[in-house]
Amino acid sequence: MAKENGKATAVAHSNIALVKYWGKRNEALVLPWQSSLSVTLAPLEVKTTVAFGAPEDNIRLNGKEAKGSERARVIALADVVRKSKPQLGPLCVHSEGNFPASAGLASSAAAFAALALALREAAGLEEEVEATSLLARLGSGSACRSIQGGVCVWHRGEREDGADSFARQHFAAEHWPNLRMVAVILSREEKAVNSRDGMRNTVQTSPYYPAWVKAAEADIGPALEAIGARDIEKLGTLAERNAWRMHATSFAATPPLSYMKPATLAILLALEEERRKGTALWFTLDAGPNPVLLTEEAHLPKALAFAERFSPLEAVVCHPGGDARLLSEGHLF
Ligand code: 2P0
Repeated sequence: MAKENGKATAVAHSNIALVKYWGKRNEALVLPWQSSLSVTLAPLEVKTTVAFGAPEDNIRLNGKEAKGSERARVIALADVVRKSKPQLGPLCVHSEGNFPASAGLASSAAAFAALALALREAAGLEEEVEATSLLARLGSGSACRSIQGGVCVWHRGEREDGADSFARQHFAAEHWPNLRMVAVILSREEKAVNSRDGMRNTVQTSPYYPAWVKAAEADIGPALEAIGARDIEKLGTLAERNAWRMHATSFAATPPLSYMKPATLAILLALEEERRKGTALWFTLDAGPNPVLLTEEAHLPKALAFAERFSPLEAVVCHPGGDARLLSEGHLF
């Protein structure tokens, strides 16, 4: 067991949504308007060590003391666990990612998934996938989809208390081992509007928002079918359309919100021509300028050559990853 005097270490992969989560119906409980679907991204991962019984709360992220809202979000999640066990006392958290936090690679999903798993273990709670996903969701919505590996669906749930809003694995990583996600890093600049603020503004002001909710919910079933059949063309086509629609809702907000840069659009618009040449290549795009290309191992050389044409800072090749897990050694402190 990873536990040792209330100390625990967990590792979780990042994930990329193919049916996006965009907008909350309850901000405090991080409850979405619609369900979303993602694939975990190996080898990208975050490792987090948690220990209760420290002299005071001490949070270090990627070697630096966390401040402001970063620190507040970690402490708020710890408080959820401490509420039922006040004797746990102050905690020490060290967290490190094996990829840059600002690369637009959903580092918060991996970070809060690892934190949720480590917090529950350090608090002596049972290892339980559903409860861990629920806890991770309170840290960051997309994190609930990083507790299990492979393909997970965050079912929006119906209850007002959020007890039925968590992610479940639908396919393990082994189902489609040659699926590839290539993150094309065009910019490492911090975005002007973070996802939390961007989605809030979209929910409140975009006239397209209700249409997005309906369309995104309807994408879940066909996406699962395409994944079940390992049909990259069907999945890629659906993922692209879902990403365009998510961004369209934001373009229509007041003030309008575009996470795309000119270089982003250049890549997206060049994909159709690349497909005409026979390359199995589609995109998805999160709340940032860096597209993630979807392909299969056999088309990876062509996918990388395509990405190179746009002079990216980096192209990070990922494959479906496994479950978040506890480590019995290698604690960060
Ligand atoms: C997703 N994104 O499904 C979508 C697509 C960005 C675009 O989840 O406010 O960091 O912490 O729940 O999870 C990013 O939002 O937001 C996100 P909070 P989160 O992956």
